[in-house]
Amino acid sequence: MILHDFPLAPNPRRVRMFLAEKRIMVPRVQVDIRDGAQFAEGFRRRNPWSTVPVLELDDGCCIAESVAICRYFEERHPEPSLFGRDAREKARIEMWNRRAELDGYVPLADAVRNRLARFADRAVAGLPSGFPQIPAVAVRGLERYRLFLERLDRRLAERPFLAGERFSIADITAFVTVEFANRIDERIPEGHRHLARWYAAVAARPSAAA
Ligand SMILES: N[C@@H](CCC(=O)N[C@@H](CS)C(=O)NCC(=O)O)C(=O)O
Repeated sequence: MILHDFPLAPNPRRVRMFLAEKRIMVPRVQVDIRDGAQFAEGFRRRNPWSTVPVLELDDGCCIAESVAICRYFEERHPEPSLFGRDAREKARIEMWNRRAELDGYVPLADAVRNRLARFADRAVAGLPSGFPQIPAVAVRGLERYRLFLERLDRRLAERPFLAGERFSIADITAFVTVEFANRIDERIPEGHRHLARWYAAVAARPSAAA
């Protein structure tokens, strides 16, 4: 088994944090997406979407999508559970992870990719060209990301972690998103003290360095 990884990218980081929480060691190979290695034929055969991470199993089966990879490891190594143990907890975690991804990460990624010069003509991940940056998309992405942070702060006033009392995949998705926002110098706003408390607690976990 091998994980196709890239140290500077947020989605592979989600998987690395997940593995670190479960203390699972997986050999990794680096795909330098800044150099276009995701578009090389060998990689495209593994993932035609040309994105990392990709988990390649020993029989050659390739699993892309961070959450799909994490689910694979959750099935194989159920403890500590990061997707929930019973129907109610699983559903709550799914709800918060979807919110973190769809209302947090995706708008923020739009803001980053439609703003940074490095992504000129590459505003969509996994495509070598043909998607020019649209400044208005960056603006709207940032507005939506800030709304997400406001909602997160309110949620974290009630509970230590996104889905409740226990750390979960939803916290990993949200944490990696908040750190990704540093790329465009977007920080946790002053006054979001519950969010700041949660952020400090997650940053102090050994998995945050993975
Ligand atoms: N939904 C995918 C997103 C994967 C993704 O966007 N990966 C980025 C790195 S964080 C990538 O590979 N980008 C390639 C590119 O910029 O062309 C997942 O969760 O794995």
